[in-house]
Amino acid sequence: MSKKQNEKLKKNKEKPYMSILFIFIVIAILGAALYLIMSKSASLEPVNKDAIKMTITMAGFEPNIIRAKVGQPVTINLINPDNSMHSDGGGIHNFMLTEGLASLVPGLNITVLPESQNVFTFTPAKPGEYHWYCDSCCGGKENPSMHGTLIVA
Ligand SMILES: [Cu+2]
Repeated sequence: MSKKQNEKLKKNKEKPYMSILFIFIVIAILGAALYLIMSKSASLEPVNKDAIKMTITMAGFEPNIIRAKVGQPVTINLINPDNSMHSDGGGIHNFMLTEGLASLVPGLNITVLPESQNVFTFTPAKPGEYHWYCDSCCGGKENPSMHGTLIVA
C-alpha cells in the first residue's frame, strides 16, 4: 500500500468521528434551545395560583372583564410575556384604574416589566362598572385593545 493510499484510508476512518461530533453538536444546540424555551414559559407561570391570572400583551388584556363583589378583595396576577425588543413601550405594560377612585382606594397604577409579572390586590367598596387600561404602549389609552372592565356587584 502506498503512503498516499494509506493517508486516504486514514482520512476516511476519521470521517465517522467528525459526523458523530457534528450530530452531537446539533443535539447540544437543540437541547439548549429547548431548555431556554421551556425555562422561559415556566417562569411565566403565575406566582400566585389563587389569584386571577391575567395576561397583558400587545393584543390587550386576557381576560378583559372581571367580576367582583363589594368588600371582597380581588387579587390579580398580571403576566407580561412580551420581551423588551418591542419597539413600542419597550415591552412594558401597566394596569391603570383611576376611574371611580373614591370606591377603589388607592387608585391602581401597576407596571409590569417585560417577561415578568406582578401580583396586586384591591378591594372595591362600591358597586358599578370600572374601566382600566394600559398607558404604556401603542398610544396608551387611545389604543382600543388595551382596555378592560371591572364589574362590581
Ligand atoms: Cu400595554
